[in-house]
Amino acid sequence: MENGKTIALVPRVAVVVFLLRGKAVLLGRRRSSVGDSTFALPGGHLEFGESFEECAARELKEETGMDFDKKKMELLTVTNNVFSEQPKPYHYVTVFMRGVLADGDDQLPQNLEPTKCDGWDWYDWANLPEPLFWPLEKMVKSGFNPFPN
Ligand code: 8DG
Ligand code: MG
Ligand code: MG
Repeated sequence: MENGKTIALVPRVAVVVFLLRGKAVLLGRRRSSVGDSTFALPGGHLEFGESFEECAARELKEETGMDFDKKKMELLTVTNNVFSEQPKPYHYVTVFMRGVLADGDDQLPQNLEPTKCDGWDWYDWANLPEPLFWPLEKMVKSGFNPFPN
């Protein structure tokens, strides 16, 4: 949280996750000055010393209470997301991971950060909600598909 302080204009690293279940992915509607009310993946900022896998697992746990199958986590792609407009310019290098839940599919997502998200749900890839958070929308429009062949 920046708490209204002046923000240094530096790129930051985010790790976000395509959590897959059948043909669906987990999305939540954001409550944030960045991308407010758009649908986005679980994820957050890479902390000092963390691996991408550790960050993905920590953010999924913090935001939804759920656990990955750690053996099946994979790096999918990285995108460069520059938003230069006022009132809040930001620049994220976003690392997209893919994962599935540990212990089958019986874990239920909880909304553990209700000030940051309206709630989590599964959405069919063929029928994604709108509006998507723009870094995700950009990927979908380019034909990106997070599912294994
Ligand atoms: P933290 O304090 O828990 O580390 O951070 P957070 O509150 O969970 O951060 P976030 O906004 O959820 O994620 C950090 C940034 O990642 C976000 O501001 C922009 C970038 N980002 C993307 N695409 C996505 C996405 O689909 N979901 C999320 N959550 N963040 C994304 O570029
Ligand atoms: Mg977070
Ligand atoms: Mg987050």
